[in-house]
Amino acid sequence: IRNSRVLVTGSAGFIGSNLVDALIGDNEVVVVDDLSMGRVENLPQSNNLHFFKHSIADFKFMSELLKDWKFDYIFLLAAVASVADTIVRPAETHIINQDANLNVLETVRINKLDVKKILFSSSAAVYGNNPELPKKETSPIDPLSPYAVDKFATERFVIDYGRLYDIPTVATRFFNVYGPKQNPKSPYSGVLSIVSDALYNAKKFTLYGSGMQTRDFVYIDDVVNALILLMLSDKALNTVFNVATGEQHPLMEVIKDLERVASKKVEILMADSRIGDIQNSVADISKIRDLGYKPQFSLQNGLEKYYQSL
Ligand code: UD2
Repeated sequence: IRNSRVLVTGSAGFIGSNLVDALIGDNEVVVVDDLSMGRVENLPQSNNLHFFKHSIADFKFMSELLKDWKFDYIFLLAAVASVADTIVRPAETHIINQDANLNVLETVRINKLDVKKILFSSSAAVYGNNPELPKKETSPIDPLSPYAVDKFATERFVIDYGRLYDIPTVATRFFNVYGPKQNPKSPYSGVLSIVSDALYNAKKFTLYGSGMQTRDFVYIDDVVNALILLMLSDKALNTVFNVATGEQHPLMEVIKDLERVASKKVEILMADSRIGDIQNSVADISKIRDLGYKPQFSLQNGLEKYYQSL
């Protein structure tokens, strides 16, 4: 993406701030984040960056922003990302995870804004506990939390706005993304940020379950590349894509790999599985592969780069 006006919501968070880093050199980037989870220190310093500390749930503000700036590309990454939080506050989080995104689509539709594409970030959470592996975009959907329900419904809105109103859109289902700037502070942060933090600061790590649960861990740089590819590809239109590696790793093995990278051992406290945790997860990534996507980071290389960044 070059010489464009780009909006990134949720830009101070983990995925958003890494995306902004990739965009900022060649584009004018407007970022909106209420800093409820993101950190302003995650954002680069640049004359090309325009930061608005606002909630996307401030509908009027967002509508005015969209009309004023006339963006070429819009990345919708802002969300209440903690599944647990959405279970405690389903109605409140729904406003952010769905209504605020619908407000963006409506503003574009009603004002006939000429956007090249809108990308919405959804989650592997939409597949829920459906045991079919690997998960394909056509696999059965089973959203088990307000988080997953909102992600799935908003995906559908985004795709429908594409089909019904001719607004180019695309949606992504992220699997387990890890890498620099992922905040380890919440118990619902990505597990690898928690393990890395425990190793780096000699803290104990609580392992929920046997450690045999598997995940498809994808390095942040590969995710950023996928986001830009999906934005630019004409074939990625009004549809949804898994963003992952297609490889399945048992958590315990990944912890051992990380220990080797850190040349340290982490003290593990064993605990019961978390309620609602799924056992195994891995994506079929043939749909995004067909667009030319290829993950560049093996788990080993990703873990090394991540640990060095701490
Ligand atoms: C990921 C997403 C979540 C949702 C879900 C859908 C992240 C951070 N979360 O949850 O938003 O999309 O996928 O399936 O990407 N674990 C520990 N100790 C800890 C933390 C986690 O043992 O301190 C375990 C946890 O019980 C789970 C595994 O590590 O078995 C991965 O946990 P996670 O929270 O990183 O990600 P996940 O797959 O549950």
